[in-house]
Amino acid sequence: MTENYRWSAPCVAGRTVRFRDVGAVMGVLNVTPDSFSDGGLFLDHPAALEHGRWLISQGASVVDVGGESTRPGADPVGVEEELERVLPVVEGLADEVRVSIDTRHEEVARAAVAAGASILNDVSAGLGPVAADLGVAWVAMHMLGDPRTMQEQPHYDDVVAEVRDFLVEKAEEAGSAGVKEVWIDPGIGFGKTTEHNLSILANLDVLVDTGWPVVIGVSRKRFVGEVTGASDGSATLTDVGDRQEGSVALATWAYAQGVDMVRAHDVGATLDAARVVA
Ligand code: HH2
Repeated sequence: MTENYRWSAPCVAGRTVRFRDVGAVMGVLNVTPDSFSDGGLFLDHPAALEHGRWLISQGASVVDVGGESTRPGADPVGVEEELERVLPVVEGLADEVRVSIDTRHEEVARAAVAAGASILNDVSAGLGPVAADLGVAWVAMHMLGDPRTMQEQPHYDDVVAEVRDFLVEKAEEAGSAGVKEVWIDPGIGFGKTTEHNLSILANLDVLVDTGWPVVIGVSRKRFVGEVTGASDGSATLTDVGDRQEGSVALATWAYAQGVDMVRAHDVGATLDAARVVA
């Protein structure tokens, strides 16, 4: 489990810094052949379990097990296939760490909770009633459309306000339905241009100020390579290995804004950076 650190500086350059614990890291474990950064690496169960234990050893508070890629353009996976991918991994890790199940499908959510998961990480934001029924935590994420089409010219009049209003409505509904632990997530990269992503990241306080705990996922996403590649030419848009430093920097920014949990592939690097800032 993550140690807690406190921000020690009352102000930086005249701006108030929140006194808060360094947030948690949700480590990413994709049991898929086609995830954009780690697809195929952990498709066999022993490799997935080994990687899950590595994430725990690095300090992950939660391990997020997913059996379906939701990268832009990804094809959906059949429920049977998804279950076959994730269940042995959830079962194998649930005694060692808090496990979330990254799924859009009710059947997978129910089976994963029976196998030991205690958070539904729901990029569809449609499983609130299922979380209420199961008595588990729920991450409601914002997405425009679905993964196959979401990056086809996404449009917002005011991306920050629209994402916030959507998430608050979902969180309130879930709270009223009896979900005790609701997280909100703006869904970086899910139906959003680079400009939309950066607007949300520049205004994370708007989400934090709703009072709902915030989780975000920026890790290794395309826009990170786009920003760093544009500035010094050392990173490419396609090579995810070039995106670690930018992802870690954004995680520390997010924690400083009051975000409680960051979903990340590089757990140790994320926590080290956050500790140094703290
Ligand atoms: N991003 C991805 C998947 N699940 N869940 C939440 N709550 N927030 C996110 O930003 C988020 C998420 C996409 O990243 P990844 O799992 O690395 O890739 P893929 O969808 O290709 O498996």
